[in-house]
Amino acid sequence: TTQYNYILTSRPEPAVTLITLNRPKALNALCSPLFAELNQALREADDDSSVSAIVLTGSDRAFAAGADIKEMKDLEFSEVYKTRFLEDWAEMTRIRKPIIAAVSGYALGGGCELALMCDIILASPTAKFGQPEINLGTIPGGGGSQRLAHIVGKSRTMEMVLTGRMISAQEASDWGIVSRVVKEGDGEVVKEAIAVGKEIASKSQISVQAGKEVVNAAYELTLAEGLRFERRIFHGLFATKDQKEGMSAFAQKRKPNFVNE
Ligand code: CO8
Repeated sequence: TTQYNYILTSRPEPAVTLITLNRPKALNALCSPLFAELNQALREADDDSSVSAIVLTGSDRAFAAGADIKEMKDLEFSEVYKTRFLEDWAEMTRIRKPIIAAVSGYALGGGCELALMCDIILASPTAKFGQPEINLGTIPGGGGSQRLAHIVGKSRTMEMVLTGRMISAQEASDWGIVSRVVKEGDGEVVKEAIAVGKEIASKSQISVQAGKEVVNAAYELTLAEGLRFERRIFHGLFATKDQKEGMSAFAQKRKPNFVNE
């Protein structure tokens, strides 16, 4: 496996890759080389047919405290524009396999946006989400204003973006930013995220990929287009062995044996 400087990768379950952001002294601030490594590790997991789900986490203290402010502070418009500064972040939205964010501690600015680019977010009771860019004389640049508006609506997004207030795990759960808050304890949220990954790995990987694709379409298409797209993909799955296996197994009262074909 590849050696990285800013992240760690492991396989806590045969079908689950765990990627841990590992820049503890900077609370996992997302410097450019960290993001390049993250993109590479995500691509490797996506290309590895033995991997079914990816868990992304930070430390107990910080998922990620944002883009690296020290790296950004002296940049000029012409430079960031010409080099498309941080635009490669969006590459991770093209990963086909489910990415589960296990968030403990700070998920701020780009760290909050990173979690929002994942497919499922689980939070530890210590998690804190925020878009504090307004305190730095700037605004979110990694999709925070748009993705939050889709999830929590205008008023809550405006409050987060314009005041920079950090919201608690409980608020994030009440608002629908995270799917749930797990029980207290170091490492609990990672354990739970791995369990979710393992559960997903037990399904037909074709339907998992299709499920992710159609849910994501809801954020890009009109409702009419999205409904049509979902129905077409649903129809298409009748061409798979796994649909035959899944439905036959149900009728025969046995467990399905999916072959991912
Ligand atoms: N960048 C660089 N270094 C950081 C960052 C960061 N975002 N966050 C923390 N650090 C560093 C600190 O500088 C400090 O380093 P040192 O020990 O060398 O001084 C170390 O991490 C520990 O931090 P603190 O001493 O500040 O720890 P505290 O426990 O006192 O505070 C906080 C924790 C509240 C999280 C505090 O560190 C903080 O406010 N951090 C900044 C949060 C922030 O503003 N994030 C938004 C950044 S801007 C952004 O993300 C824009 C995204 C654009 C994406 C564009 C894509 C196209």
